[in-house]
Amino acid sequence: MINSRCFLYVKQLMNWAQAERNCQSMGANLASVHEALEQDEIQRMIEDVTHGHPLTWIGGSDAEMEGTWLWTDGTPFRLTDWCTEQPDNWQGNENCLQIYKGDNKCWNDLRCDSELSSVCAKNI
Ligand SMILES: [Ca+2]
Ligand SMILES: [Ca+2]
Repeated sequence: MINSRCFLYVKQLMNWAQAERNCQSMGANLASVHEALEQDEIQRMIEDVTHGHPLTWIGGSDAEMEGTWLWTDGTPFRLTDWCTEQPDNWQGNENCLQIYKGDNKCWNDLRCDSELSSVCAKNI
């Protein structure tokens, strides 16, 4: 529980759309992140479970309009933690938000068909 939302780390590897559908099947969405504190807590949860820093999907996407990032739960996209030179929309085909890039554990846009673990969030 963080700020009245329940978060769940999903270890199974899925592409971004499958991961969002999986969250929806539990009445949730892929996680949105609004504060540095939430980001810290989510990372702590993942690190407790995995003892690592696996590339992981959260709910940001710019698939609808390039460069306009939205959360799947409809909340405003304010906080960002992009890595240097990200999002770069590499090869014109990166529209989904992945956390834990590199040593800085920052955000990257990645091809949505990549298969990663994910974090769901649900309002309680
Ligand atoms: Ca993009
Ligand atoms: Ca990228």
